[in-house]
Amino acid sequence: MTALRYSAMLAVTVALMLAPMSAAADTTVKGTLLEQNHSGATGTATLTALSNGGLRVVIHSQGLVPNQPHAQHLHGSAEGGHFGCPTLKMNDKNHDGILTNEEAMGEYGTIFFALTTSGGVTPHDGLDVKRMPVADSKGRINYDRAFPAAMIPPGLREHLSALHVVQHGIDVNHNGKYDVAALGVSTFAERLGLHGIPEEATDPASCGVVTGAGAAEPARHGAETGGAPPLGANGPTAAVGGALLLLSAAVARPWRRRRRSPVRSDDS
Ligand SMILES: [Cu+2]
Repeated sequence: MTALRYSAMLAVTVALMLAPMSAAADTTVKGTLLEQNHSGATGTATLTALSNGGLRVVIHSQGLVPNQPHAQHLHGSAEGGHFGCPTLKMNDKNHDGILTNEEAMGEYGTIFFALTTSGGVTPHDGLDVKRMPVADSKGRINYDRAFPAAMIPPGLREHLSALHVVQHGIDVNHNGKYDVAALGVSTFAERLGLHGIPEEATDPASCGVVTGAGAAEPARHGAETGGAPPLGANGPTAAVGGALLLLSAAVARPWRRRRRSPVRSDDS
């Protein structure tokens, strides 16, 4: 083989190796959770589209109602769209000084994926407080769950940065618990078929816009593998570096082999 043909072969190998390695890499996006409803709750959220098609969600937050469960969700849409975190000024439609979940959803969209501690993740699982994280005695939540590919709805991984992390549960009368006496029952919960849930339990406490990846980009590859991670996040950068390292090792070997025995094609 001529040097030219080796070069061409090398170029093809580089192209073939880079494409799947980039697509298979973990992609991470991050968001800062800021308070809603003057809750004082803040935190960070990290969403990682795993190379195995799954999703890992890590949330560290503080300032929540101590010893109380806090429903938490990814809000938004698998179709992308322009969602954001609500503000009292913009979204408190009845000007009562409280942002209900119904008012807030106009900004952050509907529940898309319920960040439960076990089991299902559909919107219907969204208010199952027995499977939601409970803040510790200091109002902190450290949440870390990896969801397998089979639990990930279509489009989620491709639209990670179009989604918002929302934690619910406030204590406006500062009695240390959610109670109907404060704000009445949650009409949001009622509509999900759950009766007698205090509105305090469903009003948003914090919201975080996720950034870092190409926001709301369409899927670049077929959905059967969970799609490719969007470019621009810190994941692919590391992945390309990893691919190049593997590449230098993998390409060097066949090159040497073929030079020793150029007529054989079955020695791999
Ligand atoms: Cu929510």
